[in-house]
Amino acid sequence: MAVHQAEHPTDQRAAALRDSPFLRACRREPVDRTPVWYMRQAGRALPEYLRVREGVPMLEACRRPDLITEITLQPVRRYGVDAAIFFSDIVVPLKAVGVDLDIKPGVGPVIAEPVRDEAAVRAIRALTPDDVPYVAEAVRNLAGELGATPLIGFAGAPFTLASYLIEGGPSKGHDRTKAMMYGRPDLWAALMETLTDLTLAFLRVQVEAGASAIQLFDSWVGAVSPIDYRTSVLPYSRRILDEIGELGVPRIHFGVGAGELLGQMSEAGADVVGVDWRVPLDVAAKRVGPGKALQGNLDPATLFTPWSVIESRTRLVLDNAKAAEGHIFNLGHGVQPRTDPDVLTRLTEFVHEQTAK
Ligand code: 1CP
Repeated sequence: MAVHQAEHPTDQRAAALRDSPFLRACRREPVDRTPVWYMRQAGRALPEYLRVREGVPMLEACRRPDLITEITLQPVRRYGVDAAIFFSDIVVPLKAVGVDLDIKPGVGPVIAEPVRDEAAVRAIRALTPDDVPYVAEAVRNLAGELGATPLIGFAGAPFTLASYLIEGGPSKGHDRTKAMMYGRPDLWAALMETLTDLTLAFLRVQVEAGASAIQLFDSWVGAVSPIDYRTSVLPYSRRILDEIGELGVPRIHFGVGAGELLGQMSEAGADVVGVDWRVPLDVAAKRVGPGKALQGNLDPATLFTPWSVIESRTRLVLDNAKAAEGHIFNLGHGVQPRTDPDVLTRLTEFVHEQTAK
């Protein structure tokens, strides 16, 4: 007896995944409810995360497929979100090619020898899939576990990675980074080219192993003026988004404090532009222009207020989002430590209820 193709379980999963609210919204197709996920949804807000991380340093956790898989699934189980984000960090590919760095608790990435000259740039070698076998293995496990829930792969954008490498760790003003960009454009270009290749290779591993979408985090790009963005940042992010586009997955592009850059970030080629809490989504829709979906943008600080405040501010986000061609609900940046996980569960339900067709 002939069995119809679509009845094969793998094909059924592929069809359900393709039709998931998150992927439909990325493609600006009608949805029966607005999809929700949260940047940094895995991590310190979750007691079950703290339990599995006990005694395991962050970078070691990022190299263990069993832990990556478990931690990625935790927020999906608990919050009922519409997408999972791969548990890793933006500095994992740098570590994988031999950059001496650590992620220090309460601080973030710290680089042993900051990158400030030609020799240091040349020392960053290319990433191959063999450098990150644990990433492909965890993505494959997750694709199996998640069923019709999409997995978002991610990477840091070249500017944000360059900032950690040049400054040596987290920075407020990004002064040394901008000094290299303005004063040593040749060295800047060499570093950005190297990081563009690294980011592309890291994203490719995730998509080829089964990630359904990617997000390019340019978290600190808001430090850059529009003129400098155009000459010194945009070409690199554009090359990444263009080349990943050839793999056929939706691309999300996000920066913090990047309101003045939204038009150019849209030009860089993503399908979805992530917006922080500073720019209302109806204003962002105008800056981004047609043919894009938006993601965002409830201020994460809102989650520390009484539920009535959370509710009214969420309604405002949903209202402003009507101006967008597609909307994925998210916070305007990552979930803060000490956020009550039950509030995120309730928020997910609330957005689903409010937007149900
Ligand atoms: O010790 C610990 O538990 C480490 C805390 C932690 C965690 C849980 C860090 C250190 N990174 C992560 C995971 C992480 N990082 C994810 C996991 C998936 C999820 O979202 O649930 C993701 C997507 C990232 C990406 C990341 N790392 C970004 C981009 C997103 C953003 O928040 O803007 C950035 C800037 C980093 C650097 C980083 N890593 C860790 C910290 C504390 C920081 C920020 C430090 C700084 O302020 O510069």
